[in-house]
Amino acid sequence: MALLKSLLSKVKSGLSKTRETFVGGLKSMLLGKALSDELIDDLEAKLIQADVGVKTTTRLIDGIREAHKSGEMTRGDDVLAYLKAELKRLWPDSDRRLHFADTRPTVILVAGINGAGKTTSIAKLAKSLGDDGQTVLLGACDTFRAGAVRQLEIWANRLGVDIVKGQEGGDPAAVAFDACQAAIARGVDVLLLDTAGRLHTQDPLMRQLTKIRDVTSRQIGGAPHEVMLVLDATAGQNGLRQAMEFQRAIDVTGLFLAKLDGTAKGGIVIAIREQTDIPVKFVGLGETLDDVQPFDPDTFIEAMFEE
Ligand SMILES: Nc1nc2c(ncn2[C@@H]2O[C@H](COP(=O)(O)OP(=O)(O)O)[C@@H](O)[C@H]2O)c(=O)[nH]1
Ligand SMILES: [Mg+2]
Repeated sequence: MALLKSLLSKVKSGLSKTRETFVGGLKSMLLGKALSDELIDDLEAKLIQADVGVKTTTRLIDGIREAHKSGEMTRGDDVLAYLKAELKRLWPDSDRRLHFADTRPTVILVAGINGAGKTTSIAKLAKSLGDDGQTVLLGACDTFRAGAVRQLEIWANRLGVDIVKGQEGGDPAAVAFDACQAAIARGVDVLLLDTAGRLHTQDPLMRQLTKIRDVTSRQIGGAPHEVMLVLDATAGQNGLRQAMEFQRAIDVTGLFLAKLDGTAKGGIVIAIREQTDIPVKFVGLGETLDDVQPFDPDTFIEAMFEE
């Protein structure tokens, strides 16, 4: 099923930059080399530079130093195997599925800063849900950015799904209201709400998002069932700081990490794991509708390290 199973080949091709630059760098640094204090220092710098996160890097490096001292680890090749195994262990068996309502419609509110990849990721989710046999409705609550409604509309037409929209410059919460009403009336399975990433009005972004959220919860029990924050993987640690702000305001339930194909810093998933308990649920691996995979730690690390 498209929504559950992560495909190694697909993740691999999306992670080619990370594999070539980050893991490729690790390999040329480590393979065939005798382990030394100097090599461990170089490795530490490399992990930090790749956005793996300070805490995780320190823990990994401490483990390697100890094993080196005790004579357990003598070759660079051992270090590479150790890194792969330890990284796979970072993620608990947390709930990475999409949360669905007991009775339809399920409402998924999608948030994130301008250009993060919200609209594209919504189209990808709509396609996956459709492939899974679910009916989808899109709500165009980004009424601020010129052309944002049109962009979502183009995806909707391509996907053959309905869209609820308002006037450009209109009240996004009113669009959310209409979209909820339409979702109920039409009996759709899933309503996906697109939102603005930056506002050109006095209305601060977070206040507006909470307003949209509150409108949906008054219409539909338990809604929004999922608050998906889209992060741009190429933004590195900056994206993480933004995630914390969104989390404080709207109780994010899952992350969609977009544009992993555009960066060598795929190690950012490790920093995310280090800094927040919000699970990464999906990864975006390109600009087309099929360039999405559910996040599966095992497959992800495998894809990063495999030839
Ligand atoms: N390479 C790549 N580009 C992406 C991905 N997701 C989105 N984009 C591109 O990022 C740009 C901004 O995306 P958009 O969905 O409009 O962002 P929004 O402002 O958050 O709605 C567009 O050019 C998308 O094609 C991805 O996973 N990989
Ligand atoms: Mg958009």
